[in-house]
Amino acid sequence: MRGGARSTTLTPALSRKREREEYDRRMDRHPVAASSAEARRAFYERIGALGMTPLWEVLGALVPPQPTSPVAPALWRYDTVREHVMEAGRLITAEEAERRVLILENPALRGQSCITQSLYAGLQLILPGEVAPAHRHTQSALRLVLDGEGAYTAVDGERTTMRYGDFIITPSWTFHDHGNDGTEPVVWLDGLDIPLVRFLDAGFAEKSAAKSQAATRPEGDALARYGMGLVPMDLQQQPHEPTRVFVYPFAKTREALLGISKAEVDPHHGFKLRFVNPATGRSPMPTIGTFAQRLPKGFATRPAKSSDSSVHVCLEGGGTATIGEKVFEFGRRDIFVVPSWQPLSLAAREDSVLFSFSDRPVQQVLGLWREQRLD
Ligand code: GTQ
Repeated sequence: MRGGARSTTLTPALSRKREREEYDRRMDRHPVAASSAEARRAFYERIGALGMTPLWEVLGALVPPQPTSPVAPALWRYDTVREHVMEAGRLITAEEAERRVLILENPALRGQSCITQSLYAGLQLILPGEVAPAHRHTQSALRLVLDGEGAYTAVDGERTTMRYGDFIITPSWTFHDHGNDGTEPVVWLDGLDIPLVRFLDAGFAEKSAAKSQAATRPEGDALARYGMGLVPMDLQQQPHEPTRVFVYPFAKTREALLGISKAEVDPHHGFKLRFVNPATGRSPMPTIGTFAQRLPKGFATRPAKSSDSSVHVCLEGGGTATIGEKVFEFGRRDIFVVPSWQPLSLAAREDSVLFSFSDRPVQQVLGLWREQRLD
């Protein structure tokens, strides 16, 4: 250990060195526990004035052993919310609202316009004859058509007719407008990465000069060109680029899910597939992962946890979702949210098809995503 100090005449520098050594020796014998709660509080106040705060008071919360999501499990029953969505149609026009949407706010995150920490969801209504004017933004969006027929979404100069269960994307910074040339109100679920883009302070938006985009490509062009296992000769997409296929028709998704149902079922996920950009094999959009899942009647998944909070929509059938300690009954068109790292198990009362989305591709490119399969 250190030798004792004997000399009495010291230069100021040497004296400071000895003082420091003596201090260190004392601290070795009497660790900081000696300081009172009051002394600490006073210290925190002094350093607080300098824009500092002690890590040790918050370390456990900052780097928890596992995710402790503030997101609450929740379910929105479509039959309950539908009349309110329709009432919004009597209060404001699509044009005045720009987008006539009722936001689905996570009950534990009220006032933040989000359903999970990174994702936004809302129910959008468009009445016959209405137009939601063209705009674009850096936020990526998905639509899942839930009610009514005859509406369209135009993306980058191409319209697509919205049919029940269709999954439509509007990639970052592409102009899009919605319209309804039919005779029924049409409602779809919007899913956007609004909270994530807000967190990054990377949001830009602008309105188009034209209310509706002029059609520059015939309907079905993108699906034929990019969505049939073929791509244009010179197409070279970067990994982060969104898919040029902007509609994934429900009829095709169902066909795929039924097609794999003759093979072995995954005990934790049933028959589940992820949507991809066919040109890259990656997620259709870089920030939002999208999935389709079939659960045969009577099938119950074993519980699994994953680090991506997820939003699920029942498109066919119904059953029970057990999320942590909570149990929700769901039916067609119902929407529920599962927080990060809470065990989810699904039991199908009837043959069921579910759509879901999450920030999984973001977590995966960052090397953060984890899943734990339980039994
Ligand atoms: O349809 O463009 O629910 O810009 C929120 C923001 C929908 C849209 C939303 C939007 C849109």
